[in-house]
Amino acid sequence: MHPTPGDMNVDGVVDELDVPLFMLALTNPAAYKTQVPYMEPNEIGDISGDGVFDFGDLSLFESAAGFSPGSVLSSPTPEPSSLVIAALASMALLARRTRRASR
Ligand SMILES: [Ca+2]
Repeated sequence: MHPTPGDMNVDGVVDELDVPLFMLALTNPAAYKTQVPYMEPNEIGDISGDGVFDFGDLSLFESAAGFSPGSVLSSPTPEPSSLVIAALASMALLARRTRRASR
């Protein structure tokens, strides 16, 4: 089975249910792998097909999921946004720890 790029939860459709997983894969691929272990974030998230999974794929993902470009970042639904914030917070914490350790 070849999954549709952007179908982050691999249920066959690209829709709003994929938004939290897309953001998680983008900000914290390791955490995405713990939720969808059989899927490579770089493969499923690379919607533009340029071999790189980054914020350039976000707007393509938004159109595929039926959102207007930019709307996922500006008005996320409450549940997914807390997930993203948690992911970003853990990244910030990690960065701070790394900086402190290198001192
Ligand atoms: Ca899906």
